[in-house]
Amino acid sequence: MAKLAHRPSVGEEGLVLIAIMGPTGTGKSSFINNIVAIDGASMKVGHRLKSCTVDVLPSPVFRLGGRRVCLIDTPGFDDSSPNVSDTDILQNIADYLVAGYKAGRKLNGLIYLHRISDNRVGGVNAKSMKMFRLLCGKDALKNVVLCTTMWDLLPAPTIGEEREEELKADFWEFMLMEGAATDRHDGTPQSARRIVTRMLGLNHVDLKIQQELVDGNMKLSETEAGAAVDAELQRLKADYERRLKESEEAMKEALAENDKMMQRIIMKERDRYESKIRQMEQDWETLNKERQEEIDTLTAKVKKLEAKGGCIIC
Ligand SMILES: Nc1nc2c(ncn2[C@@H]2O[C@H](COP(=O)(O)OP(=O)(O)O)[C@@H](O)[C@H]2O)c(=O)[nH]1
Ligand SMILES: [Mg+2]
Repeated sequence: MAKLAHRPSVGEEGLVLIAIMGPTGTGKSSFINNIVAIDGASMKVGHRLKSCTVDVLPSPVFRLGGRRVCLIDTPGFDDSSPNVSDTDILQNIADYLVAGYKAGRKLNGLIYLHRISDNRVGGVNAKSMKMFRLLCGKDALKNVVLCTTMWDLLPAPTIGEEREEELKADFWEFMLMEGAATDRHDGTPQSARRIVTRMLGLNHVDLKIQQELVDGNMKLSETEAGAAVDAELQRLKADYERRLKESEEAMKEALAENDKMMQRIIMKERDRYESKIRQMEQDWETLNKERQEEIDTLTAKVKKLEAKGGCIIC
């Protein structure tokens, strides 16, 4: 277990807020349930922030090591629902972080979960780590714990140890150099409590995306994380536009040959490409939209609920 490169603050009594991030299926909700269930709270983690499928979900506030703690469950960037894009996920996380920042409610730390049972770090894992890095920014990495899960699914622990070394030498190298810590979660409540306990002394931290959106007054597309999503969006859009163009040629041929079956197949494909392009155009608008109103509403909600002594956003 690598050490956290920070100095615990003494006598700090406020609520400790820790965000749990990582791809879907890495055990984020289970990690939180491990703790809130023990604390006598309901197994159902948190309360809805928005009635959609990419919710940010704060847990009920619980006590640990003499502190009041709230863990924030976040959606993974791979949420494979066809109607949920990376833009939607980024926007929901960003809105939540901005509302918290504006309400003076800052994070103390972030736990990034990674399944050690995954035999390679490609696609979704790589994208998720990149988004996490861009959201956090360099300075917040001292408050990050990169935590592996699902050790019990490995045929032998040595396999996990080798993978962990690879992660440290490659994908995690930059984050570790900047002060991120590592840990292993064995799936038990004791393990989850131990990992959170070691973070209780962390001071508040500003994430890069909070500084960009609030202090820098940027649009989501102008932030580093938003720009990465935008670049991917433009790449995919160009790809679908190329396919659409190619299908025009194929359609000409099918018409010339009076091939009805082929015409139907091509029409169906064209509908799919057009629908994808429309979705991407909507995503682009989302990334470039002013969110002032939505964020002000959320911020007011945070403040009102806190005044009542409830959890951050319920
Ligand atoms: N084998 C194993 N399964 C786990 C562990 N933690 C969570 N799971 C299971 O992995 C699946 C995904 O977990 P979940 O907490 O929903 O992940 P999330 O999508 O990141 O919130 C669920 O079926 C859990 O029961 C673990 O430590 N070991
Ligand atoms: Mg979950």
